[in-house]
Amino acid sequence: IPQAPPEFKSGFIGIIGRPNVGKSTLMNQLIGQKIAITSPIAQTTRNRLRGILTTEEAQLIFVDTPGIHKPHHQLGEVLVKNARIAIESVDVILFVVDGTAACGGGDRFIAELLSRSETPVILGINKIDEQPSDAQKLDDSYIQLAKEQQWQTVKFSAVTGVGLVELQELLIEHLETGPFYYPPDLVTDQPERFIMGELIREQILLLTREEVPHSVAIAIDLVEETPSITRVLATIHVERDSQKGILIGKGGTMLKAIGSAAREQIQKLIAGKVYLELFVKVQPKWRHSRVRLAELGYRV
Ligand code: GDP
Ligand code: K
Ligand code: MG
Repeated sequence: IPQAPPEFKSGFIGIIGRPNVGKSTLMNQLIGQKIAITSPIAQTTRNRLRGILTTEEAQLIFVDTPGIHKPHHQLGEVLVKNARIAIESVDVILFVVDGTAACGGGDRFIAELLSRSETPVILGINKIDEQPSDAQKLDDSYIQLAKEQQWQTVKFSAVTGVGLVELQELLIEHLETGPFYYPPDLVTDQPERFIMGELIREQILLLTREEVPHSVAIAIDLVEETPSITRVLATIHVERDSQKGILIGKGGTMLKAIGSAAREQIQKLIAGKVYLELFVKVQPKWRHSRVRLAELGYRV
């Protein structure tokens, strides 16, 4: 890693908020590459994932977190614990809220959690591209909350990019001088294989029924690069035979659809041709087992 110039700033920014407010979309847009998967389904994001943005004057390391919610099983507890750790181990918190709805109980729960931490907080009102004409009322509900806590507020759209230059400048103002924590050309701390697994999981979230998505885990068994093509073999772990049936579909049509959509995404990621083969394996109750979670790459 090269030495940073004298006035260079750097630091870690935790992206916190309810599920589906657009945390992962925002991180992808800020770093300019899709490393975090996004979907309209809550709990899309499982691991803490870092996205790295290096400019002339600063290195911003974003920590994407799962949305904060009440845990119902082992995986849920791990998710909330990771969000708590994220709050304490970053330099700035970006608390993202959904500007198309008024401030609610979920936001207040998180605000309460944040008010007990020493970490400075910026409140980011997202989705302004989709705000209704009477948006001022919605904004005011959040601005009131920010006033109580003495937090600065910014508005933006993670999808269109409006307001993100201002957001970036505000974040840099909150950072102190520091080194390159990562090489300037790196966009994430996760290995390519992990992102590949996530891109497969994203297609399962988008294409299959509600009951399947929350019980899948992806293992990348092989990545083999040849001069002309990259071969990827992956196993989708599910908990029940019925879920395996849904994933494979009639005559294998569902697995084929998941595979071809995921292959396209992986080709974008590695900027090259990909051959993707998917297998489905039943692994009862993996969500309840810390050992299995760790084996599949989740931080427990
Ligand atoms: P997360 O759960 O907070 O990480 O949210 P995601 O990034 O997965 O996004 C949840 C949903 O909100 C997805 O369908 C996104 O496309 C959508 N979304 C995110 N940001 C915006 C935005 O700025 N404008 C609009 N209209 N939709 C957004
Ligand atoms: K989501
Ligand atoms: Mg997310």
